[in-house]
Amino acid sequence: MAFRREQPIEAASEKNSMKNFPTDFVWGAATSSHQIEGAWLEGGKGFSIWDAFAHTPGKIKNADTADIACDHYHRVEQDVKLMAASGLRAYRFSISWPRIQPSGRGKPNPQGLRFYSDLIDTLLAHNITPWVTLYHWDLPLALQLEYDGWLNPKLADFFAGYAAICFETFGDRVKHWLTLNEPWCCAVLGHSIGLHAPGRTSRDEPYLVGHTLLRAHAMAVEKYRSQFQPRQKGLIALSNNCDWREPLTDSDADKAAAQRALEFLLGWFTEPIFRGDYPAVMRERLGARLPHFTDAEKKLLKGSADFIGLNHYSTMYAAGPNVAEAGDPVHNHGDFAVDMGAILSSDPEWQKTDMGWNIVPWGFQKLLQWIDERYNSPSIYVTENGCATPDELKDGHVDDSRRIAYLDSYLNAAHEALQNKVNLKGYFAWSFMDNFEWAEGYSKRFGLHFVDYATGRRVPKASAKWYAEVIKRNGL
Ligand code: GBH
Repeated sequence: MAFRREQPIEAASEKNSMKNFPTDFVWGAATSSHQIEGAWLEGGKGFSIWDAFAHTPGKIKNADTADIACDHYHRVEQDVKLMAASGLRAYRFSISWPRIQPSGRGKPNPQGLRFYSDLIDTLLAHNITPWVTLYHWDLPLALQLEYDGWLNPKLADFFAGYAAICFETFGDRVKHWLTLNEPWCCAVLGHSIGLHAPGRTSRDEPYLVGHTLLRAHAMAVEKYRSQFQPRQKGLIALSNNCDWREPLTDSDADKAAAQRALEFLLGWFTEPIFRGDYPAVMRERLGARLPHFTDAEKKLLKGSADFIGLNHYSTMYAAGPNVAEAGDPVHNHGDFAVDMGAILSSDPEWQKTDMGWNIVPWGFQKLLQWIDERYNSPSIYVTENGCATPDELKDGHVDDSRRIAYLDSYLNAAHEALQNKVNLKGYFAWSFMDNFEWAEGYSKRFGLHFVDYATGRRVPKASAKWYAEVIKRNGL
């Protein structure tokens, strides 16, 4: 009797400790062209604004450049084998626009087309589904020099032309497209803070750039929907970055500040796509500084995403500006903070990654639920999540237990959101391997695989093995 009673109890507790994900859940990892490829002067590639930026003294830590990066361009076969060995079902990479069109417009460069075509074939041969980002920040330099880059409305036409070449050439095999990666970063890091290429610091430019990026996205999607999707039958969206903003206190001012901060982050690039125009609070605060969409553009934008692509890393507190404090503190946080009207801060209790970003898994769950509520339970794919840790290669091993703890806690948060009926359909770890971390150069390591930059050697970290198990079990 006792034996019989114990059995189901054990079975039940085992079941509870296992956290399953939906059977068709997409497990992947992500990279981007400029961060891994290298071969900056090969294969007929043109210069990108990141080539120029990295070669500008003072812009990148240790004066690093991505001229060689992970040398992925020459190591594709080996890299895809490593992906297969770590059980990845999907791989998100980006296409370098200046490899396809060296000056950003005109006839495609056959060597560039061949490079990505071969990569896609190699992935498919290993049963790995390609997820392709068209623009992960490496704008053809010619478009910056001759047209002022994304400040020029014409860039949207050029982008749609480039996108059509990609749909035409790769769309028979690629069924998951992301037009833009993190337009917020292009606008704010590239044109307000100046931390990223093209390195500008302006009060108004972020909104002009954001406007062109949104129009570019909509025009590329229109091309896909009208000329390719009917026969290629793929899905298209964009990836937006959004960290969670938690009200610092229960005050109405702080609650409103947190909402505003989310509107100036995710809402900026999501409201136009889900509802046809900018968030009301952005219009209220920016007035004529925020450009207007024509009715035709609104129509093109509305519904121009088949799912939500979300890049999530961290959480901050948000507080309403308190002018009663010394001076006007919000003005110490730059023009963009003034526009947003929120002061961001961290809890001293929170642990931080090597980037100094807070590790707050519950913020991830809250964000997923916020998106679910606000946009009517859309399909969500997390197209990036991960952390930098100070990894070292010792006796052929990299013990990145802090990365495992981060990924485990964020996936647990994702699982909680799934229990609450959030329509989360996939997850891509950032990143497949260590790479050129923009302004931080090679000083920050985000990879599941360690890259020894002196030799180009890749070593699966402990986290790669752990992630392979998660994928195999389809859960935690
Ligand atoms: C991504 O951007 C990029 O797509 C990728 O290329 C890059 O390598 C990767 O992240 C790692 O940096 O303290 O809450 O303000 C990330 C965008 C914007 C995410 C700033 C973290 C700061 C956290 N990031 N945000 S917070």
